[in-house]
Amino acid sequence: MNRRKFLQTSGLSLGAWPLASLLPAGARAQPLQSAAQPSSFPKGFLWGSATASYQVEGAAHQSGRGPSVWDTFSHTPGKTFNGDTGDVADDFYHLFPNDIKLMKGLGLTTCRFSVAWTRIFPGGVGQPNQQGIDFYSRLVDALLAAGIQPYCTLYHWDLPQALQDRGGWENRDTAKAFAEYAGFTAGALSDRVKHFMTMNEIRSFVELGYEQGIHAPGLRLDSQRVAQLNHYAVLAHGMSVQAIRAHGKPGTKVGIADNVQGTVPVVEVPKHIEAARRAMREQNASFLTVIEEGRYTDLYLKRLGANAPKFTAEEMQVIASPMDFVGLNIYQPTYIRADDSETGYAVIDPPSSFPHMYSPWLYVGPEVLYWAPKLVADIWKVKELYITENGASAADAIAPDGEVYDSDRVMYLRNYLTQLHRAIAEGVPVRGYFLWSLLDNFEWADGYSKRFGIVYVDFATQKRTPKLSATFYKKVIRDNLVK
Ligand code: PNW
Repeated sequence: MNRRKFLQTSGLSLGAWPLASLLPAGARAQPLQSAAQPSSFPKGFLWGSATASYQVEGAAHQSGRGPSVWDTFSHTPGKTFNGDTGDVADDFYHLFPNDIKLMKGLGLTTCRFSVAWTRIFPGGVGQPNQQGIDFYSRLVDALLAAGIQPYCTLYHWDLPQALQDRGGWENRDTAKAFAEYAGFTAGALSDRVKHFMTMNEIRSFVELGYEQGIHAPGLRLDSQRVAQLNHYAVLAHGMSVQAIRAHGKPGTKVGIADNVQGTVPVVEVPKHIEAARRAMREQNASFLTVIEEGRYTDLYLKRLGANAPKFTAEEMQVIASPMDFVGLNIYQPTYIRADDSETGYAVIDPPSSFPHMYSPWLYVGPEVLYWAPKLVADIWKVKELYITENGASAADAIAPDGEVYDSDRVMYLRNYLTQLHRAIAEGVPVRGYFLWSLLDNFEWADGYSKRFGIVYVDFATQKRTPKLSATFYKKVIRDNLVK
């Protein structure tokens, strides 16, 4: 965009541009780095929060909801911290009108939520449950009435238990069932919801749920079975993209919420940048790479050898069904250095002194919020990106004066958002940011012991107390600027 065009679209007069003429020509072409607006985000940038059905809703047995693998898993002794379950969680099912007021008060312009498959199809397939549809319909209406754009995830790990009983993601029929549910739900909501994400973090439920056994359904399968069910999961994504297009109203946009492994060049010099670029494709070979490219990388297939998944050419085409946008869930960085190996790169394991947040895996590396969207946009020519999750756990406590001073989360958010701004200023097409999360909630195997909210929840009383980070985020949104 030339300078004149920017001035017209931004509404800035030449008088408000005193330093522009002093800047070198290259810098003048980058309006976001101007002196007038040192670090503002683009006009209309969406600021939101993200949640997932099982982590917040509660009302586990209400209005015809069927059991999911997470009900079974959390009720199995020894599987979650303290035996915690999502039976009640934040009781968002009943309290959402109040929580939407909180969102509005903070100035949020968007909200990412997920639909519980078993509220719509209690047994995974069969007859839809009208009460389940009605709940999400009311939720969407309330968001829109508050001026908040709904972004809907169709699968955030709560697989119907009835389908797990038939093999879960190891059974190819589950992909078909998912596409039917996704198409049906998009058909019911797309008169008001314009953006759907098929799945949340395929890597997480495949690896944590079916390989390491620390998430539902708690299995430890060998690598051949894991690779095959991973294939059915990405196939389910592709089939559901097509189903959403077939059943959604015109203008419905489809994407994914992917926890791409965010590769970061350990030092920003050409050889490590090139290594991070290669690593982005290889480290995500059976997730975003296959979805974007329609083929597994040679190195992925070579590494698995006889354990590689069986697939057909037709399946590969379905997996790569074009999306309208890509959502990235970004937390910890993966630092990459160049080396002489076959891959051309090596992953640097975090030294024991590497700083992390309250979750031991959540290493703090703000540059990942620059590099992940930048590399994804560069490699796969993605035109519309969202950060569908970013946030941090902290050991929050209510201070004697009743406040929660989560200065660590504020530090984290400030640094990550500054790096996101850097990417946007360079033209990376990130359109919105969803903070994980508005409320403290059921953090899977960690139960209620790890808080990610910018609003503190007393789980005994359901009282909400906005933390210092909520004040910080409110100011970021109000000013459209990070300081
Ligand atoms: C994401 N890891 O999960 C999920 O989408 C959310 O449901 C979750 O609450 C949030 O991040 C915070 O954990 C992750 O071990 C779970 O690297 C585990 C990891 C990453 C993301």
